[in-house]
Amino acid sequence: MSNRQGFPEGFFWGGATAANQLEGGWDVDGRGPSVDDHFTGGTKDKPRTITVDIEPDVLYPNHDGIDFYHHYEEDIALFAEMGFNMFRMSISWSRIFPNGDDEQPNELGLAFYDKVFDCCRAHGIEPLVTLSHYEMPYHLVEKYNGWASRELIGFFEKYCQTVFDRYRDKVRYWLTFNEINCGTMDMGNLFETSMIRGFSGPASEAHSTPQERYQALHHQFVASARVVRYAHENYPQFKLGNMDCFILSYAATCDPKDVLANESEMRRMNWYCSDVQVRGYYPSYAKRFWRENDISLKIEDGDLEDLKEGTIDFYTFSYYMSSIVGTHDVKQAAGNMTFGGVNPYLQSTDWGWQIDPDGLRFALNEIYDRYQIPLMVVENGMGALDKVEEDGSIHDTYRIDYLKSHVRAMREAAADGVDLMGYTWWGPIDLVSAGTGEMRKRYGFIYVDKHDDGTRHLRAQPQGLLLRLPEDHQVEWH
Ligand code: BGP
Repeated sequence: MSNRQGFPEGFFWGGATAANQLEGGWDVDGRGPSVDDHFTGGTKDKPRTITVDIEPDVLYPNHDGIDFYHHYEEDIALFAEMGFNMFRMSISWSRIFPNGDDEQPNELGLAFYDKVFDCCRAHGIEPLVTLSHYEMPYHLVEKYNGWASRELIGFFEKYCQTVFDRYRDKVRYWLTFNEINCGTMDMGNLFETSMIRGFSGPASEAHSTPQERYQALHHQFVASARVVRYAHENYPQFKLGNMDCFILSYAATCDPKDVLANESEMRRMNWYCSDVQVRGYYPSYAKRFWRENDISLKIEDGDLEDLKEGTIDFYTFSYYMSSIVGTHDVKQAAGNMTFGGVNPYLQSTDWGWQIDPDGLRFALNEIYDRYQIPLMVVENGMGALDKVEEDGSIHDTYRIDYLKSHVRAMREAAADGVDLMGYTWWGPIDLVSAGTGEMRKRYGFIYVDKHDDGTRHLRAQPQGLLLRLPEDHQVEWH
């Protein structure tokens, strides 16, 4: 997987993961429970459930993820074998500060990531680290209702400063919040802002008001800007990025009303957060949006200065699908965190996500035209039902096609003039799905023998180590 024509020298190729979906070891070496440890498994049709207490007979798929905690060496070696020169991963906040508001960090947690980063470096792999990927210590949910509380800003700053100081010589590329713009959506209060204090029940019933969501986002913008400023002031070698879930939408028809409806959806979904994080101030359309949605932000003295002083260095995003928006009858499609309209020109994955490689080229051009800073695609991939053949192989030609078509789209965008730094495929090794908690929704180039009922092939070691079945279905990057 070397750099090919059309991509610059030094282009990053690799895979992306998140601690809560990968690591396991949820209660070892001083780690505190994270919000995701309270999510049960679900399916495409049945939402995950949240429980306030960890119930003894219930399966919580994130508890052991795919046990990267005990297997990181072999996993990273497999990434190196595939030619990765970048590995996107996140730090589990509750491994470093088990409660989130602790005085002192947990040394065993810090030591774990030392080992992971050293292992990456030994393989010539650059880590790209997300500071908060859809998780926080559950104690912060219970005590402060997540990002609803302004106090989270200070806790987040302390956590980030701790890991910046510790890994100053091991990590250069950092992202503050994963898919921060999902905080604009009703479901975002579950994954992104964790405002679910005391909530038990199906994820689809964990609602929040626009006022709550946008206030929480304001806290996150300030927190992100402050840690970016801290990094810039102390570690000039660091590069800090945002991370947006880019849900490209098209106007359903050429009816100007559809075009306006789509513009407004694109602003809310895709531009609102990055306009703040890239430019350092709220966009001109924000005031009207707040007014029409009964949002009245509490902005404290110094917040707006913080936003200005903490703008990011590069823009990153996930890209899986596109949708359509219109004022006429539009049939709803499935998607990650959102439900847009069905586009009759596109095919969908097993989970109903509409596959649109041309949309990636379009998105890259739109984003770059708007911001003119380097871009990175830090998530893209295809969740599918993979069939393991008798000889252990998997013929995932659909995934290879998906990958090829999106790489081609990126090459076109680079030729269009977009400054593209890299690409990390989502889930290079099978992991727990964020949306559904399933294992059978697989993204991996590497197969992991773990299943939704919790079964897995065990070796004869204690602690139930997972038997991995790496496949030789490597993807050719051309
Ligand atoms: C993104 C999240 C990831 C990841 C991915 C795929 O929205 O940032 O954490 O999970 O979607 O989604 P899923 O796991 O639901 O298939």
